[in-house]
Amino acid sequence: MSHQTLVPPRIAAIHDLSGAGKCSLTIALPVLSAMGCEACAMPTALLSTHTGGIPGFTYRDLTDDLPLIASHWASLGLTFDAIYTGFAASASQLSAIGEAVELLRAPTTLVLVDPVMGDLGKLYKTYTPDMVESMRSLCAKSDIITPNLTEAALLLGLPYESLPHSERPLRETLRQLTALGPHCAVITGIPFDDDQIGAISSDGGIITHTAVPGVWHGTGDLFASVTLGAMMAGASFGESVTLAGETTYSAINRTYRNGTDPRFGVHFEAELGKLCQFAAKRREKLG
Ligand code: PXL
Repeated sequence: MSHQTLVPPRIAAIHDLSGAGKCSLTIALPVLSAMGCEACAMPTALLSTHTGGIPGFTYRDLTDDLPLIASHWASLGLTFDAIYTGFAASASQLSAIGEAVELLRAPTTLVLVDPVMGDLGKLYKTYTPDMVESMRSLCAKSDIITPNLTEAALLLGLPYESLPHSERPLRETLRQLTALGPHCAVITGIPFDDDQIGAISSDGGIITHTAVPGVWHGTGDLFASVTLGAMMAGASFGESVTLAGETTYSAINRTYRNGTDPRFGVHFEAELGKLCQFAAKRREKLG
């Protein structure tokens, strides 16, 4: 075993801060820290809760702060191993995020865009059709995208119902997604036959689990955060996606067994120990 101390990879996490209802930064920061990364938060908006099924949420847009934060970081000479974006407030916020990505990225920076826009065939409440075009432009700047099936359809300009649910035609969907710009894509939340739900990735991997009844908020954020944390520890895209699928499934199952209100998020905290161990083992190999 190497005794060398590795400098933690630094990640710019550009997401909203929703105080309650775990999602976005309240998932990305603990997951990335547990996986040995330094996560620098660039909050895009401040909300009391996320917008999914919780009425009365407060909402403060921080778009005007984004160029100021990005310029300050650049002036400090901070360099980033990865830049990670998710939920966005408006089309103009998506272009501000795109500009921050361009300012902060270096040739080796991995850019992961989770194109959060909707679920179950529908756009989220605060999303407008012009945001889909802006999200497509942001994806064109990325290395990896992690859409769910709804977001894959939106990015491709196809009706949700027209997307396939079986492996062979989904490979063509993945090819169309990577043609938008990213090298790698994984589609999550695919309902397969026999009550299976799963994800399929452009490197050939497919993961399935028995679906747990319910709508599980923040699970896309958990999946994307674990994928990035594992890649920053040196795992391949395929291994990272497998770990993300297992972690997300385990957190959903635990939440289901605990019987808490799923709108407030899944119990991912109990996964952090495993994630920490996975990343530490992978880093020893890099050592
Ligand atoms: O989990 C995606 C997400 C992130 N942030 C906010 C949201 C949602 C989904 O509804 O509302 C504020």
